[in-house]
Amino acid sequence: MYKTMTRVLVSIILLLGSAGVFAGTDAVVVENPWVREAPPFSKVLGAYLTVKNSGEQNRILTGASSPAFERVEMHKTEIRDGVASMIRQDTLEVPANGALVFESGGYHLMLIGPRTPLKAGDHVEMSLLFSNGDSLPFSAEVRKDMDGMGGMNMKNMPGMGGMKEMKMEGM
Ligand SMILES: [Cu+2]
Repeated sequence: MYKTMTRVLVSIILLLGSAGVFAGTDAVVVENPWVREAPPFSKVLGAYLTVKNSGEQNRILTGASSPAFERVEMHKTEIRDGVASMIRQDTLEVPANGALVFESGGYHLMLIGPRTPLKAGDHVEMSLLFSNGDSLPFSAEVRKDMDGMGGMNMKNMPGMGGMKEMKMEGM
């Protein structure tokens, strides 16, 4: 437990040290961010949002972070032959005059290793990180699942086999 806490703190310090201040022109904004409520002892939660870019330049997302979680990854859910798997994305493009949508069954932010249990109504502070060093902070509300995807259990997803470093158990 203490070891885990130390690792979390080190990660946060590293993130703070490397993240630039969002220098924006507010050309890039986050809309309707939310976190899907999960059972109290869940080690991973999904976050969904729309990233809108009203600027003339494509922006490259390189990741996200949250002080409430050990780490955050960008994932894409793909369903092939009826089998869902999640594939980690190192970068994602937010097109100029366009948007990147994180939604159930598609791209999502995978929140890994919550520091405290979260329930509907709680707020989670997060930041998106961009390739130019900008970070874009936002707050996402935890909500109950409103669509049919809530029954998907990550442990039953064969695709998780490619993400052994996630340590789903015993964190
Ligand atoms: Cu995922």
